[in-house]
Amino acid sequence: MCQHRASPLRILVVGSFGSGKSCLVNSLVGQVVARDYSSISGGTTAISQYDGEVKTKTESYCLTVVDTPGLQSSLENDQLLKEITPKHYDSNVVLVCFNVTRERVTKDDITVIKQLTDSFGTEMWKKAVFVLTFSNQLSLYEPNLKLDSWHHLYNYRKAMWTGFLHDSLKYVGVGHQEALNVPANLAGLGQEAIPYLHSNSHWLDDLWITCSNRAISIEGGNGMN
Ligand SMILES: Nc1nc2c(ncn2[C@@H]2O[C@H](COP(=O)(O)OP(=O)(O)OP(=O)(O)O)[C@@H](O)[C@H]2O)c(=O)[nH]1
Ligand SMILES: [Mg+2]
Repeated sequence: MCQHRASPLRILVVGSFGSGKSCLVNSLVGQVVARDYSSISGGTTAISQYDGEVKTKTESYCLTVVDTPGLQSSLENDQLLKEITPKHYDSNVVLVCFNVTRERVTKDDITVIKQLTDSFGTEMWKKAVFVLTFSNQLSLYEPNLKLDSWHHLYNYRKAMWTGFLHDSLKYVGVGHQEALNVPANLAGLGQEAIPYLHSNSHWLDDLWITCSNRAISIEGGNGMN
């Protein structure tokens, strides 16, 4: 039974090639609907839409999640974004995925951020959430770091990537405060796709809270809808 929202929550999932978008879509929908690819020769090739239902302790509502092909070279990004933008401009939330096991953002990450901004406009960042994927693959034994608990490791990594991504937003011309307002959430498939990290935090519940807050703040009248 879908409650609390007159219309389904529309979530658009974007990000670079292999950043874990299709796996995230499956987690959001609660079943395997999108194929994930483990080899470089594969990859999602079409924009696909899936329906699901969110059930948290306090809420239950319908949602539509859109999986997209990976953004890669700037020329292909242009084509793909021309296809995505008109159809999904009115999404309630845009999840932008980054593999957080990497040590830093790359020029390609900045290209993705710039092209999303050019395509959707800076307003898009009011409804965006950075999703820091592959968190379950982080290691507690990082060289030169004295991180004595999973909790510390996740906080450290999240702060590091949030800083990188906020700087990248400012670098492509998004306003200082608008950039700082974009939240970031950890995500990562655990064993048998159970959405817990080693710290026992339930990343999917945390992400629902962020998405819900994001949608509410837009519906409050400051957004694009
Ligand atoms: N450990 C771990 N593996 C992940 C995670 N997300 C995705 N993977 C794995 O990474 C590979 C690529 O994941 P996909 O979900 O297909 O990535 P994608 O962004 O949809 O890829 P494209 O459609 O090619 O752009 C698959 O083998 C997944 O099983 C994650 O959070 N943690
Ligand atoms: Mg995919």
